[in-house]
Amino acid sequence: MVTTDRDRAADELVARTHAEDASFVRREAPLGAVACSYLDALIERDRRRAVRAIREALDAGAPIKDIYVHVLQPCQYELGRRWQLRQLSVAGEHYCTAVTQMILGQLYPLVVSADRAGRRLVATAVDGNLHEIGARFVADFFEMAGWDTFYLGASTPAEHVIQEVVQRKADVLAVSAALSDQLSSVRQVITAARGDDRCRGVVVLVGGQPFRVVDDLWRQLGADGSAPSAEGAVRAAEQLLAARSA
Ligand code: B12
Repeated sequence: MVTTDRDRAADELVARTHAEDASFVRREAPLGAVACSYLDALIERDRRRAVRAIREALDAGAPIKDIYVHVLQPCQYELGRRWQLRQLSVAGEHYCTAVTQMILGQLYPLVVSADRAGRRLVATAVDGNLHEIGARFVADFFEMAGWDTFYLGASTPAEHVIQEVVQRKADVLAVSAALSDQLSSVRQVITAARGDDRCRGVVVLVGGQPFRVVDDLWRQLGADGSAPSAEGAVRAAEQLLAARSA
């Protein structure tokens, strides 16, 4: 077996941290049977079956938000757990993540809400962060709430984020980080937003794995708020904007 940098990273992580004992995908959880089928299909590299599992759940009436929260997210977390335990190769994780991104693309037409909120969001993974799906979830939940969203994907340098916030006249900037060594980039983008008059009034939200672990990390970095989930991000943004206009 070829040992790659990511294999070594998995070894280091296993040595440093304790991978969750239990799977993130549980049959007894909401939409658990769908999540199990989807995960099995991914692991068996059966993209058609994975697509079918999602399609059948939607046809049976599963709300789109539940597909995100109870199927796609736990399956992504489970891929990470299995990668960390060396039960899933780097190629396997890449394959499965690519299928999830394809599914997100297919779901997008269902995400666009007919009711428009008249608000605008720029969402991005911070400079250095190659994890795209957290920011994508956030953008899609705002879109479902009727916002116009501008999702920039992976690793966007601070100055380009700010340019986009200004040009799109964003009300909210959502910044996603996956690793603690990306926090300096988070601080950088916040500092750039605070130092630019054109961003006055823009609410800056931060989130992602490190913020799920340390409660007030967002405050330490100078953000306006955070949330552990995409749904929570919409609530936080709406509350902060309402408080500002009160
Ligand atoms: C897929 C994946 C990758 C892919 C990403 C591909 C892509 N196109 O996105 C690739 C291969 C690039 C990758 C690389 C690496 N990865 Co990786 N990766 C993952 C994995 C398996 C899934 C990520 C995902 O899709 N999550 C699903 C989304 C929906 O969840 P989420 O990001 O947590 O987002 C939710 C919330 O956090 C929140 N949220 C997120 N953003 C925001 C923003 C705001 C403003 C708010 C309010 C909320 C919010 O809402 C979201 C929805 O509920 C995770 C496992 C995991 N537990 O996440 C590991 C994981 C994050 N990776 C990890 C590691 C170590 C790495 C590497 C360092 C490995 C390496 N040595 O190469 C690199 C680092 C790359 C980099 N520079 O960023 C570790 C991090 C451990 C740690 N904390 O130290 C994890 C946790 C793996 C594990 N152990 O399970 N990875």
